[in-house]
Formats: sequence, C-alpha cells, structure tokens
Amino acid sequence: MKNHKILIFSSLLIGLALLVSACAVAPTGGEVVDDVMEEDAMMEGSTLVEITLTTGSTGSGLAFFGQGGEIDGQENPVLSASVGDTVRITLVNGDGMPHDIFLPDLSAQSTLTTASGQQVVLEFKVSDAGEFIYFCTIDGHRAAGMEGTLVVAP
Ligand SMILES: [Cu+2]
Repeated sequence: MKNHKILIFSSLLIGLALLVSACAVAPTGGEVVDDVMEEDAMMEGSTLVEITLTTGSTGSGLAFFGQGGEIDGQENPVLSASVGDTVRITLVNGDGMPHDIFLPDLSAQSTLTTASGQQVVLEFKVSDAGEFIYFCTIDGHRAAGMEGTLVVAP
C-alpha cells in the first residue's frame, strides 16, 4: 500500500515536471517566431543612411561640407553606404547661392535650395555597389569644386 502511494506521488511529480517543461518551451517557440519576423523586416526594410551637407566657399571655390557624424567639417566628403541602403541627403544652403545635388549614375537629383538656411532633402535607394559622383548642377559650381563621391559597399 505504501509503495503504491509512492508510485502515485512519483507519477504526479513527473506529470508536474512535464507540465513545467512544456511551459518553459513555449517562450522559446515565441522567440523563434520573433527571429523570423525580424529577418523578414530586414529583407523588406532598408537601413537609412542619413547625411547632411552644407554648401559653402573654400576660399578659392565652392564645396559641399559634411555636417555631423564622421564627415563633419570635411570638404566634399566621401559618402558611404551599402547595397540595399536608403540614402537620405539633407542639403543645407550655407551661402545664399543656388545649389542642388545630383548623382547622375543613380538618376537622383535634389530640388534647388536658393536661400541661406533653406534645406532640401534627396532620398534614394542604392542597389549596386560602386563609386558614384555627386555634384552641383548650377553653372560653374562643379568646376568651382562642388563634386564628391558616394561609395556603395557590396
Ligand atoms: Cu552649387
């Protein structure tokens, strides 16, 4: 009789242990689902690369100047992105002259900024690796120095 009680008690313990482990498995299952959803978001979404450039004079000419981040203060900075990124360039007019920014290889061109302090935003997605020229299309500005490169890493 005593052995029988122990057997029932043991069975109850085992049953309880199974229940607990079943519950413990559930959150892990949830995490797997989350991972799949995150992967989907990464495939559908795109990393946003935000770049701010300010127009100004160099003393001998004109240039785009990096504003903020690693390119801060750089004259016609090399811009960096990776394939699949969305690049958002904010062009701030720093000198009151008309300017824009144009990347002919990517068919991306901002509208004009014509007054000091006025900013325009150009956004485009990069789908190929390579080096792409950017410049200002206003007559004489590219020749005066307003030209740089966007490097898209594979
Ligand atoms: Cu210009």
